[in-house]
Amino acid sequence: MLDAFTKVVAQADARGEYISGGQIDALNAMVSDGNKRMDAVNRMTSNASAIVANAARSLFAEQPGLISPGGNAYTSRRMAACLRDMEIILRYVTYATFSGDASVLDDRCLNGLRETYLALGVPGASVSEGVNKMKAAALEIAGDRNGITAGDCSALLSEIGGYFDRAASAVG
Ligand code: PEB
Repeated sequence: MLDAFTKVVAQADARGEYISGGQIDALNAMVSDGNKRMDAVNRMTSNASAIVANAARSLFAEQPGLISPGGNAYTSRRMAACLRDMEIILRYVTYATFSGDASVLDDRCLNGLRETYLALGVPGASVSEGVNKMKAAALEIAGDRNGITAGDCSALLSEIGGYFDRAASAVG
């Protein structure tokens, strides 16, 4: 598991090089924008249950077969597993956002997830759609301009969107 700093160190070390000026500038920019990152993590974290519940509700409205007899989220046990999975994925996206690096998401959540779903018969494309819905909700909440110092969050929001995309394409 790496963060933005250890990732740069690992890359430089693999080439036997010092850390470059460009890398220092990029990390410097990340530190000076650190409050935005912490705010975004805090907002996603404190709204996690709403993000998961709304995404799941919308997924089941679009794909009612999932909650009908024979569907993969039918029975409260499977429904609970489904909501839990979405919550786990969101949690790892918040870790990646906090670290500024996707490796925690890749190594601890997405690695082997497609195969797990295949083995369980869980439809990966539907999980992927659920992740896309969480992405839309999370970006709206993280990017809400109310109650926060005005600033440009576009780079951060597209970074966060990228973590959701990574999760969606890992299972879809
Ligand atoms: C991944 N999900 C399930 C299982 C595992 C995971 C390992 C099997 C064990 C169990 O049931 O608990 N666990 C999960 C994860 C990590 C982990 C992401 C990462 C660290 O450790 N069903 C649907 C929807 C979808 C869904 C499309 C969006 O119809 C999910 C939610 N996951 C789902 C379901 C099960 C499951 C298990 C229904 C139960 C499947 C079954 O037992 O039949």
